[in-house]
Amino acid sequence: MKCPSYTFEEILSQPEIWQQTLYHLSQNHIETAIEFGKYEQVLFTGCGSTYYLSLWASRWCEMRQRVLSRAVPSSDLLLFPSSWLHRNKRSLLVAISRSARTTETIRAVERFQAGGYGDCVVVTCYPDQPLAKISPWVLGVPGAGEKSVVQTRSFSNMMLAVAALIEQDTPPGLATLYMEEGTRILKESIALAKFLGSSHNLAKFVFLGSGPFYGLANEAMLKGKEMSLTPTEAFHFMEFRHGPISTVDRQTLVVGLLSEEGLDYELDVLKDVHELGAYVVALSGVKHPSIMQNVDHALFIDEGPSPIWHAPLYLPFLQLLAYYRAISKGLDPDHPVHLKAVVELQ
Ligand code: F1P
Repeated sequence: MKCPSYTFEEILSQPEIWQQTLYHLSQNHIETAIEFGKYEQVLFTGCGSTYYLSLWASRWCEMRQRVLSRAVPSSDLLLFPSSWLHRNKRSLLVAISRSARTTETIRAVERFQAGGYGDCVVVTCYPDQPLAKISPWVLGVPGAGEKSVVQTRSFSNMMLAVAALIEQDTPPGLATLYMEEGTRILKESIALAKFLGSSHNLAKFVFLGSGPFYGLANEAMLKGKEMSLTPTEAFHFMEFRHGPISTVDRQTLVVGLLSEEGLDYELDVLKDVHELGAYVVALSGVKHPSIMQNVDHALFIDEGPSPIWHAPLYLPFLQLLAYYRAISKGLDPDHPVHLKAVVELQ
């Protein structure tokens, strides 16, 4: 009997770890020390999954803190600092790294600090590792550490830390939302992901998301590649019509992460791809009667106190879709091909 996959166990553990993280964040008030108004820009940086988390974070930061916010891969900040940083424009750099050992991210932070461009906050699951030691401000979520090579619960819990940083508070009732809604979503996600994962007629996955959801669409794209070697792509919702839609056929699964702001436009895109033969799944925090008209399945997610805080609830389905596709192809999600948990350079 093969022991259960620790990647699977860690995906299932998210509702419980989210509650632990919320409690941990409530005891650590570093986010209240950050005065966003002191900075002309906020840069979020990371690699792979943590770059995609940065994409999600930067949109929320700009919306909620009304400060110019951007996401940049650590390697680009390291190699092209002057295309992102300027001495006369004070920046806050939020460096996100599950391991706090990724060389590109460490070197990018060192270059940022050497250039005197501003202040740095590190968000990590391992606050005792090198990256956390070179930053005066560290938001740690140690309970979200994981054995899996690909990021699962580490990602969704670091999202909570970033949400606390941006919101500078955690609203009441989140623990109940994550326990109750998280458990419900997990159950519904397992059933749908198992069905889609084993539906090999759906040979390629497309993830669509706009605004903050674009970062989550990219993380879903990456999970599909890392765990199941599936051809996956991610686009802003309406970008898909500007060329990539030409690839849609009956072998295409399209997962749309719907937003309240863009709902009508986004549903039109899902209608178009559905008519072209795609199998369409919608994930939505908005309950609207028109959603079911042009999709094959919809997962509704409770909005909770505010959309920034319900974002982690989208991750279990996106992670389980990749997991079950991997299992159905005879792959081992605990040992993804060509991947290491941390990229450390010489
Ligand atoms: C970054 C990262 C992951 C990727 C893989 C290798 O790690 O590139 O995003 O999925 O696990 O490492 P970290 O800096 O967040 O630890």
